[in-house]
Amino acid sequence: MKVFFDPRQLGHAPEVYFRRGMAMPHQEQPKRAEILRDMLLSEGFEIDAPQDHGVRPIKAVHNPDYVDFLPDAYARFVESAGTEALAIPTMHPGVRRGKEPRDIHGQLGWWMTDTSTPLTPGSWDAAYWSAQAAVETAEAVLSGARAAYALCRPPGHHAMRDCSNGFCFFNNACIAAHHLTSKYKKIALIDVDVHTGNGSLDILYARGDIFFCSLHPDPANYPTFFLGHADETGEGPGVGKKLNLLLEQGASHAAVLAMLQRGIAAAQDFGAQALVVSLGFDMAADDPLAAVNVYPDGFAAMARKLAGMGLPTVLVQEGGYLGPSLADNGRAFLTAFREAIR
Ligand code: SP5
Ligand code: ZN
Repeated sequence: MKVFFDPRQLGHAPEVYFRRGMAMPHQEQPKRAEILRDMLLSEGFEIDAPQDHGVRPIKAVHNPDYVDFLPDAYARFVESAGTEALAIPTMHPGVRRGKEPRDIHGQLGWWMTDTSTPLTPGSWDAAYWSAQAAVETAEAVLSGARAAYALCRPPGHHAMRDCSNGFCFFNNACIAAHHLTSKYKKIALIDVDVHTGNGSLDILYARGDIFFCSLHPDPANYPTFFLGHADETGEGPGVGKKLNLLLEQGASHAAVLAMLQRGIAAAQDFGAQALVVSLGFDMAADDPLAAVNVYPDGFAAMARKLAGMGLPTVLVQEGGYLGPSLADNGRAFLTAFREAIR
């Protein structure tokens, strides 16, 4: 199973973000990708750098003006603010009416939903190459690979069509899923990151060709809040093709697996011909953002269930933070998946 990763993805290195009224250590660190990369190499996976597919596949799922805003936003912030601090918005439009301002500080608030996705000097390159890894992985599957894994970082599933959110700039999983529609008429995107795939839900809400299912605790009392309730089932051609499966906080690994089985059954009823997995490891019991109790065996069981769908599959890395079991969880899932498709 091929793996795609570009070292430039390590360049986004936010030290802190605002939480509970203070600057707190940021969980989405480059070290996450290094840990997963080193684990993969030690397990004999081959890691290749993606080709450059340009901004076209990114603009296919994001507002092109948002994509165009990002490359020089940090430099413009530094010039205007006179500091090399993190570029974090402090004012937000609240509603999507109105106009994009010309001022960089206003633009940060226009295109960024929260303070947890700061721009640093390397953020554009990191987000761009993270997305390219997803495109390359989809390309590998389009060329006949049974499955491939994009070691994406920064992650993507919170990024909406028009804005960054929750550590995510570009929605790598949606970019991959859309890319697959050049060959497959029906795609399923299954999101096993512990957080709501709110960005994917936004991007895919009215699409009839991509089924989307996310497992997560009730957004009423778990970040990233707002989207991902059970009654959000899609609109227009997407009606009935979005499925939010709510987990109890503290759910056991058996409960999570039973819920995943429901998502898989729904994707099969939809008639999916190819699969994208938003693969977070933050369902781990000891993850710094933990909400449920999955252990390495549980990640291996998830991998066997997903591989058992028998579909061409793009695995896209999402969350999973610097807890003690990150490498073990990654190893358990990815080696089980590799084994299951041999
Ligand atoms: C891709 C992904 O997993 N994004 C996660 C975004 C979650 N942002 C909210 C973080 C709230 C942190 N609460 C932390 C408790 C730490 N002890
Ligand atoms: Zn997450």
